[in-house]
Amino acid sequence: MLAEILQKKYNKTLKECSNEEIYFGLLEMTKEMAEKKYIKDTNKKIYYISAEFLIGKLLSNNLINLGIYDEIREELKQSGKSITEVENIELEPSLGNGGLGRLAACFLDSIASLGLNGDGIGLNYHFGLFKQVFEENLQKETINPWITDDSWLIKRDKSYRVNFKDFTVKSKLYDIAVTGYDNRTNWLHLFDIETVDESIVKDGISFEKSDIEKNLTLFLYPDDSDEKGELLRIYQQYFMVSNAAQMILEECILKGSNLHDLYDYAVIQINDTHPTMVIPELIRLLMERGIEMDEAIDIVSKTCAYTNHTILSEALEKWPIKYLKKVVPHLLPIIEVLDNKVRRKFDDPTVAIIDNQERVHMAHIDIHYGFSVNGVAALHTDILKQNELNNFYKIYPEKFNNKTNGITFRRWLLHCNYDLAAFLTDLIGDGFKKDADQLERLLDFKEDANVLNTLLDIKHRNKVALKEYLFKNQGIEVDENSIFDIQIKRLHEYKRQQMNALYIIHKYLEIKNGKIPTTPITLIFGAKAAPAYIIAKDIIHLILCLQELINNDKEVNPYLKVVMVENYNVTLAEKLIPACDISEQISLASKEASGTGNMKFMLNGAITLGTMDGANVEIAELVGEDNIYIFGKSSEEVISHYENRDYVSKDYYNKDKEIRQMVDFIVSDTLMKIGKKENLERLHNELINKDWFMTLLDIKEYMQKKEEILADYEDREKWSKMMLENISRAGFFSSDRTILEYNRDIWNV
Ligand code: GLS
Repeated sequence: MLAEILQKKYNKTLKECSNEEIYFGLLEMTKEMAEKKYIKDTNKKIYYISAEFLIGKLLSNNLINLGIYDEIREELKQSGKSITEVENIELEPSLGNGGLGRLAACFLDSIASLGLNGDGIGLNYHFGLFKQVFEENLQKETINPWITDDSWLIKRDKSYRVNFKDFTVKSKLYDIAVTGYDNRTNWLHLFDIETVDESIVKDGISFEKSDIEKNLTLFLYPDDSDEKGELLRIYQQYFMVSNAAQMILEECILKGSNLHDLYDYAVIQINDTHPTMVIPELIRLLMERGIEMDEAIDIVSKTCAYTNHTILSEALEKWPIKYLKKVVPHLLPIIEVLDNKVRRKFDDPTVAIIDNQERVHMAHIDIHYGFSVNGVAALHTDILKQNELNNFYKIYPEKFNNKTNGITFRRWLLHCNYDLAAFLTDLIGDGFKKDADQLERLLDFKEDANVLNTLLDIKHRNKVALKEYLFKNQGIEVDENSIFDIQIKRLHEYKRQQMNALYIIHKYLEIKNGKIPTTPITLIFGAKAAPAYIIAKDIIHLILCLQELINNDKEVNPYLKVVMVENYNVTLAEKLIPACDISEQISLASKEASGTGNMKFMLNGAITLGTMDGANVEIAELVGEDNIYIFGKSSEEVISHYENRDYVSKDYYNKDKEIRQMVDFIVSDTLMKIGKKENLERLHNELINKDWFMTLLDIKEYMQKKEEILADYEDREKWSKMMLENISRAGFFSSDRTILEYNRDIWNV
């Protein structure tokens, strides 16, 4: 099949073609096949609006979903080519930041795979989030270009006018096909404007923030630490939702809606607060089309649903009215009416939309004027109901519901762990590919030594594959016979990479004093820090300094290694996760809404070392306490510390010698010789005098649990049984399950 296409396109045989030519041949073929699977559907449609869609590379995923991956892989192999190398040609777009964006991508895959009518709507950021490079053990940001003439983007002949206060822009639409697994094709709609000028970006990721027509879709989450930056974000958000709203109304009218019945034709899922302005914008557009305001509000309220992804208050957007006035003054009268209605009904300033500092609480708009509010894991939803959003829960108990996150098994098992998927298929058939709960059949092999050994073998091969990949792509050397202990996620103090780093210091000092680990340990990190988040960048600096110190110390490096991969992204995750032994999920309880990496690791046979936070709680329930390593204070205890303001990190530092030793090592001569005084001192000071996310509260228990899990690794039989148990119970975390629940409880399409 492929050979013919290449013959036609390049007049060459498959053997004669370069990997690049093969990639473009496959791209053309796959795009065509995917487009053919689009069916015009006049039923009610899901519109998933999101600032982020962290889609990752698409080639293999599309081949798998089209059912031709094995065939193509074999065809390439016959001609001495490798699909992995062809895949290397593809550039990974960084249209997302972390879990929230990756979740949106998994959801689109599941929506299409379940045959549901549903599209994503977002923005076509030319340079994505940013590309991370390390210089002098510091993170530097640079552009991450991904758009080429020939890519997955399909340019459409569709455009809308979006009015800002001082000017109007004309959008243009690009689509990416989202082909379901053995099912229909839906679309990811990415809006852009013609006038964007990539050449204005200088010096890493700096650019003139006030020239909106040139910069609107350059970056995801441009720096908003000043007024111009905040304004740019409002421009982006309004641009996204105005296009979305216009498109939705147009499509619904075409399907026969008279707009009074909009909710019979469309349901809009608002992914976090970034798309919230779709609510006033839709109300405005309905009024423009002759519908009375009260009815317009009612229609929109029956069409929109909101997902909350965080309890961190700094992540809940509040836009100053004075900024909204500068960008979208036409939305303000509507927002004011929405606020007035709330104030008339509820005598409680905490649920108002506009606060006494003249800021608009975006989440409050979503809760009052959407019909559903969901959290993303059981614990998270409970915390929303009982704490963070309790005042809203008391008003609208019926709106609140939980939808525990999930991941698509097509990418996070079939694609990233080909050997494991093949082995599982041999054992239990391929039913699990569409019905993930069937993974439980693996439990029949719990005592089967051959099966258990094969699981260990596959893990080992994946570790070898990772070793080769890291060496080839990043010049990093790792020992496949060491324990791979991995923490990959955005860098944030609440995720507590700093706690893991302190453990490394402890281990380093132990080895220096002659206490040698039974099996060598490789601690692997991958994380981007938000460019303006200073402490997060200091933590990266600490990890990179430890990497330099430890990996160059001949006394220590046979037993301990630290690796921080550069520019952690979906592609790297796909290599790291199948090779992982220990999955680090060590956030401060109550702070990680769900986590989804935790699910990916479990599915691929890693054992979780974690706190009772986010979806870890559900993992623990599913696998039982013998198959997971849990430590740390509970969310109740943590919340009570915040309420009583009684956590004082310095007390922990003062009263424990071991803690003092680890923390002070950050500013020791040994480390200061490698690192930067300013960064290390700032972090040291932060840990002792602030430690807002309570690293020192849990560190001793963490060290203890880590010793326990490391010791248990030595018992290979026990370990392989835990692996089997984890894989078997992972079915619940298929995003197909999550999407079926969204559809059952919220969307009803
Ligand atoms: C996040 C949460 O931090 C994660 O815990 C969660 O898994 C993810 C998807 O629901 O959403 N919220 C956020 O702002 N970024 C995230 O990754």
